[in-house]
Amino acid sequence: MVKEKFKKTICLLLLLQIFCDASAQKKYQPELWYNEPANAVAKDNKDGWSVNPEWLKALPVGNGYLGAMVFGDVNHERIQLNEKSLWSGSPADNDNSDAAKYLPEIRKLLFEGKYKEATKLTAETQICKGAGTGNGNGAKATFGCYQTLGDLRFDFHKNSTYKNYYRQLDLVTGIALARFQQNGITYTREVFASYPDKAIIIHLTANKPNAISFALSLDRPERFTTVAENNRLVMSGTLDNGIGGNGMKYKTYAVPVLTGGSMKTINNTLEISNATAITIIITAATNYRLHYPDYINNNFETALEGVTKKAVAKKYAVLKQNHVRDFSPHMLRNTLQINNGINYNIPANRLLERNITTKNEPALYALYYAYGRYLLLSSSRKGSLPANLQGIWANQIQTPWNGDYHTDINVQMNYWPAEVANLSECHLQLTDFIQSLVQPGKHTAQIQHNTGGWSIHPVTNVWGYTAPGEEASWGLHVGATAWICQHLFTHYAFTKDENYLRRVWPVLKEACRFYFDWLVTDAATGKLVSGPAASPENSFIASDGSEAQISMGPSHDQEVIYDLFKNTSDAATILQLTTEKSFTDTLQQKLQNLARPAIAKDGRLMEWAEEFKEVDPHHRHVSHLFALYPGNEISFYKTPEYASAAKQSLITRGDGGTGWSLAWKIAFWARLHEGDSALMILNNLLHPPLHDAASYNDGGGSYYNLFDACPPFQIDGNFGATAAIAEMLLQSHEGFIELLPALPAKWKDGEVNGLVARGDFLIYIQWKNHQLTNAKLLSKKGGICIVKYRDKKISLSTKQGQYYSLAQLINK
Ligand code: FUC
Repeated sequence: MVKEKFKKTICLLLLLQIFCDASAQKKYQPELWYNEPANAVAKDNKDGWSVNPEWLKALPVGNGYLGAMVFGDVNHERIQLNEKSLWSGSPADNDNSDAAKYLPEIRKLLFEGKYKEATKLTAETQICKGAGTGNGNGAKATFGCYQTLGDLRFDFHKNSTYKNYYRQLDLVTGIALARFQQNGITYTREVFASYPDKAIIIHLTANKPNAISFALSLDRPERFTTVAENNRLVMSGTLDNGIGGNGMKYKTYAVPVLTGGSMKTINNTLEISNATAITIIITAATNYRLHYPDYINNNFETALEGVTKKAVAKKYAVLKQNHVRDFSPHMLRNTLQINNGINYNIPANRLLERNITTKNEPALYALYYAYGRYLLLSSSRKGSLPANLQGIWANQIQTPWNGDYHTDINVQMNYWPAEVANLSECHLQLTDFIQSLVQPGKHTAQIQHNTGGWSIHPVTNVWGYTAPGEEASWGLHVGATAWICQHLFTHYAFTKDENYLRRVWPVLKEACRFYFDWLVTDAATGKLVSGPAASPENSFIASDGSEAQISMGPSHDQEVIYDLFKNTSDAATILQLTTEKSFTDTLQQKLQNLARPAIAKDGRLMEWAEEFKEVDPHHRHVSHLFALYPGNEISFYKTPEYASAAKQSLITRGDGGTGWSLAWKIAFWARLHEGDSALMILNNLLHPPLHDAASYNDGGGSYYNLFDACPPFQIDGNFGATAAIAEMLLQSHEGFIELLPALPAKWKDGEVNGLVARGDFLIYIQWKNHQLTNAKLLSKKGGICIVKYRDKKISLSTKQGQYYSLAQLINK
């Protein structure tokens, strides 16, 4: 009898456990959903700055190599495709060997305050050779442009109405779904991009047999041939190399596998009739490889054929299982809920519209955070190029700004969330890319600047473009090398992976060497300054009354170079590089002598070495606050006077800006421990944009598919805001881990699991009524850590692989 009772209790407990698990699982289901399709027949603009608004309602999937935008249209489906390496253009030598000889004269003029003359001479001499980046229109120049791969189009030969429409992107499984009823039949479509099977998979089903019929075609706005052969579509072509010849080659397959029904070829389309279910496997590749100076992979077609055959041989259920098993664990590693779980009962576009007035949509913030992680995972997997200005998703031939890699904020911002938001492996794509820039960057350093080391400027591409731009005002951003190198040390700081640090050491060392030769002593102060240099894209009124961009020692350069020198010096100590003594001695000496930014009379952090008036006080770039974020030199605790100067600068810059500018401002406010201001700017980002086309200064926002609007679409804002939200909840740059440093008043309750702190500690936090209620830490590498919450601090000596309760930090 007792035994029976015991058994019953155990059963009840088990049931309860299952129920709790199920409800816990149910709680975390971030998804973008809509009750209307995106219009698949609306036309794209092939080139230019105004993107088809329907494309910005479609939903993205990606596996790092391949991307797709899924429209979910009923009678005409469109799956717009991308292959991450698909670029026009070709390698070119843009380094100007005439530039360096003018440097002494320009520096002299700048030190003498003769800005007008210096600006003129810099503009004439310190630019690249040739067409450069094509001024953001490089599709037909050697610089090239990231382009759409093309479109898989479905014509269902129907015009009839439909009901109960539902479209969803499940961020945990990475599956885009569309479901609707038409003529009494329920149709379901699923689309995902599989990393393990290197393919995009589309699956169509209906709840009645033999109900699916359509014509399938594959095209591209230009330079393509499609043939329907052997029950598959094959599209191939060659892009423009920018010098009147043939550049990159590409090939893509679309292979339908039918359950029931039949398939025949009509011209260059496949006509599928009366199928019960269809799986379409899409694979694609180019003849590109990331390797200076040839960038060619001749073997790509054989490899692609192999990948395609393997995927086609697998059943849909297997492909789906492979994908979900790969994708979901990454998504579930780090989850965020704000104010009692996630309420996703409202379509994403309505949430966005509601937020214009409520400015309080916790579900939207948590969704946006999960989406940022989703987009990074989908656009940055091992072996692929890093996420570009549009991640991997671009539907044009001339993509805005060539869909390239801007290194004066944008590509760096793409990778801000990688470590803290627990997607560290995604960061490695940037490492590979940085390493690939060293060789061409050495050429630029030597030829353009007559220095050692390697040097890049504000814009680069897949062809190793490292020269300055074609206008010095924006193109002479010599701080770019130091800034991008921050990512190498940051990956180490979070992972403690010494092998990695050893691998990137030569990159750091050679970057320092460039600055050793580039920096000059300002006779007035005896300090080392960078110049001639721009503070990214900002202008000032010089002391001689002229409007200028170029000066000696702009704060941004001084800060990023400091960051590089400090990190390299720390790396040498960590790696115990005794043989590098003469290098590290020079490094120390340069570090000590580097000019530091000053505070102006009006209390702001100075953007330039002199107190110039800026032409546009609300300029979108906030480069001189690098030291606050993503740099660590300005500290809320250790340098409060600099923190408050940064705050003054931020207030003057205002609360508007492009999408990425807003994202950066959220992170600044987080570092200043001002959660409410951070939330205010997040709300400015989470509303539909004010402009359709490009707008440099304002109108940053979010489209219906929650892509960031610069405008136009630019993915950096998604990533920057994701990192900034993490920074509101956890910071670890001060030498200790701080829990909930910038929690907004409106985020009363919440839970964030699996954020990462420097030293490789996983952090789990719960709060209620604005108070920490539960927290623990998993030490992945062991070691001592200090954890702070409000005015309490504890020190833990941790063992690798063990969990530690942080209950002592909770206020009783
Ligand atoms: C920088 C910014 C622009 C834009 C471009 C891609 O030049 O100043 O706003 O984001 O990158």
